[in-house]
Amino acid sequence: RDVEDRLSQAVQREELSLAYQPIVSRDGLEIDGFEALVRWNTNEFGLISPDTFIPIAEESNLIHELGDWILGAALKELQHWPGQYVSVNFSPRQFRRHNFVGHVMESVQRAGVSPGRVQIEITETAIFDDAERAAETLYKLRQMGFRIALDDFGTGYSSLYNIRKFALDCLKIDRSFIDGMGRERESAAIVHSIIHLGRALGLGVVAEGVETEAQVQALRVAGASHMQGYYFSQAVPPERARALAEQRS
Ligand code: G
Ligand code: G
Ligand code: MN
Ligand code: NA
Repeated sequence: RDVEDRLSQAVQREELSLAYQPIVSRDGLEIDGFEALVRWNTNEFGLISPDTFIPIAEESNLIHELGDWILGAALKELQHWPGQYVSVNFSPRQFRRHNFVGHVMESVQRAGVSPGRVQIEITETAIFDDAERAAETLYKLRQMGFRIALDDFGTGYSSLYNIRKFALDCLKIDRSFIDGMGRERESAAIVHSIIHLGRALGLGVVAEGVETEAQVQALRVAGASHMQGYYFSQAVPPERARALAEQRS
């Protein structure tokens, strides 16, 4: 409750910021895009993780106000990069919002940005509850030129049957599988399967949470098209992201 009250003032008090984590191509030399990750810095409690406050915002109506701020800030920052896309996380409730498509399109037009430079990240949870409606929403977004990524892939109700019906551009393999790759045969097998599945369906595959050289090598051999993780870079402040975008475009 306390947190919810504070959160409702976070935008107005300018306590929110975005950090940007590079998404690199297979060779790791080029940055194709950045994932925007929200940060909330409070005077009283210090830095609060989105893992804590996003669920609180989801339970109240605050997620829409927060989400609007996040999208707006990301679209503004994007214009300082030579060509990379920005990947923005949307929670299930945002995605199911009435006229979500019109809303996102309006923001993008207002910012004067090409939809092709905007990737919409959603989780399986957001789409499998009402698959029919989700399929329609994704189809419309894709028609308008947005990129669509399925986040935390492998952890939700992955119905492979359903994946076919969705207009997607890429799958983001959940970092728990990358983490387990070197230790357990099961994780390695799952990573390989997702990469094959993605390729067979003509989708990009982003390996998340890449932390070691060994993982990079294994993922290259397996054929992951993109990687993201501390091995390459943490999420960095806007100024740093601008510099990286210039150097590695
Ligand atoms: O950077 P990391 O600790 O920051 O993020 C923790 C979790 O919060 C992740 O699951 C991530 O997807 C989520 N998250 C980070 N930024 C956003 C955001 O802008 N919107 C939403 N809906 N989730 C976010
Ligand atoms: O759920 P989502 O994939 O949006 O979450 C992104 C989260 O993963 C953020 O909290 C981000 O800080 C974190 N993250 C990014 N790279 C790494 C990594 O290499 N290792 C770990 N442990 N976390 C990472
Ligand atoms: Mn994400
Ligand atoms: Na993820």
